[in-house]
Amino acid sequence: MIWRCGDITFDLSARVLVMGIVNVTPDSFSDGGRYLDPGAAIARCRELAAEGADLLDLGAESTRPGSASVPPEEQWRRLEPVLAGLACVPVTRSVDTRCAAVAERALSAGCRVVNDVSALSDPAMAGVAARAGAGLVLMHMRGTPETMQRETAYADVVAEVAGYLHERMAVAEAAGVARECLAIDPGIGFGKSAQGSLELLARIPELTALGRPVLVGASRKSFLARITGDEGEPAERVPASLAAAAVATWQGAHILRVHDVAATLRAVKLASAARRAAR
Ligand code: HH2
Repeated sequence: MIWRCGDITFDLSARVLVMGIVNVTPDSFSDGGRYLDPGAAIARCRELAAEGADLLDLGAESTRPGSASVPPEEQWRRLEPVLAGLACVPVTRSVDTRCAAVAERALSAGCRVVNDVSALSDPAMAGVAARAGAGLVLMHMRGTPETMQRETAYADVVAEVAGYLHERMAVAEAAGVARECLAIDPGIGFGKSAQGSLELLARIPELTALGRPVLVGASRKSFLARITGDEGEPAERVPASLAAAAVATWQGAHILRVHDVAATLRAVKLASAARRAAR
């Protein structure tokens, strides 16, 4: 399994990739306000790269439950100085945006991946990714961040998510995105109950069956607290996040999107070694 992201090709049969999160926002659920200053964001990116992140995912719009969208100009105002400051940092950059205009500028500024939590809600997005040959993450979400937690019941959450991702992959390919550039993501916590998020984690093989790399973003999310009882600050959810990273790796996920890179790399090493030993 390979994942092509512009001029970089990841071999995902070799190991699980760890994608470090840096939110250049005032209001993200875990790191909101910490990296709004470009200098602080750049320092955080350097730190996560030094910890061993394979990719960094930079976002300028929180998509936590209930959040409103951020205009493209404001997203770019936040991202531009950070991406410029990272030009010489040797780590693959991803832009976390639902907006094609922001993605296009970020790709011109050195990003190799578009992480679209709305799976092409902007009709121009697939063309932007296709023209750049960029990696493209398609994520499942029900509704929008503003509305997604209103209805979290599914007859079979995994079957519905897999069906949706299959359809969005076809839309991306029809718009010219190469299949080997695509990655898919069940959208843990995006219009899901804690039970639904757990089922998605536990049944990753039904998603890998779609033939593309599966990205999992469980890091510090509130469903972990529903299960462990860590109802305080999101940083209290790190141990549960590491357990989720180990479960996802054991189940065959290819890319993990996390806040805590160094610790996750250790969890992934252990779970990957166990997976190899099971064969
Ligand atoms: N989760 C968040 C944001 N982007 N992208 C993908 N592909 N998968 C995810 O699970 C995912 C994502 C939410 O986490 P975070 O960025 O930490 O918070 P916020 O949306 O509040 O900025």
